[in-house]
Amino acid sequence: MLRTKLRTFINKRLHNLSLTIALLSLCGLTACMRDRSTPPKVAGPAAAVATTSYEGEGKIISVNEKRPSIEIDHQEIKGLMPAMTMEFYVSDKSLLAGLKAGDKIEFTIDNGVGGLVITKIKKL
Ligand SMILES: [Cu+2]
Repeated sequence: MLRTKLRTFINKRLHNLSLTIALLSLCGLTACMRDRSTPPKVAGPAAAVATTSYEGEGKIISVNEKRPSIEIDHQEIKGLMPAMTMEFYVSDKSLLAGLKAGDKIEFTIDNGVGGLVITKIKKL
């Protein structure tokens, strides 16, 4: 009983932590990508950090075009995280076009220098 509570607590903490990291990295990214015509050249230590892509599936809880981000009740993303409800940034707000709460989707998420970012969404 206590153990379950503790585990839930730790899971929530981890979840918040990863969101915070994603938020922080996005701020950094936005700052250096303001001029989209000249994407930043990745050099030095950052070049050594490879981007890994993962496939996920889930149900949309909410869509935020301003951020732009999407909150998903997702299934296990193999190699990345267990099933949970969380918010992900999307690489471009056009990915959110025509999507609404309740829609079932398939998505691709990149884990790279900028943290976790969804780069593809397909409605199921
Ligand atoms: Cu998650």
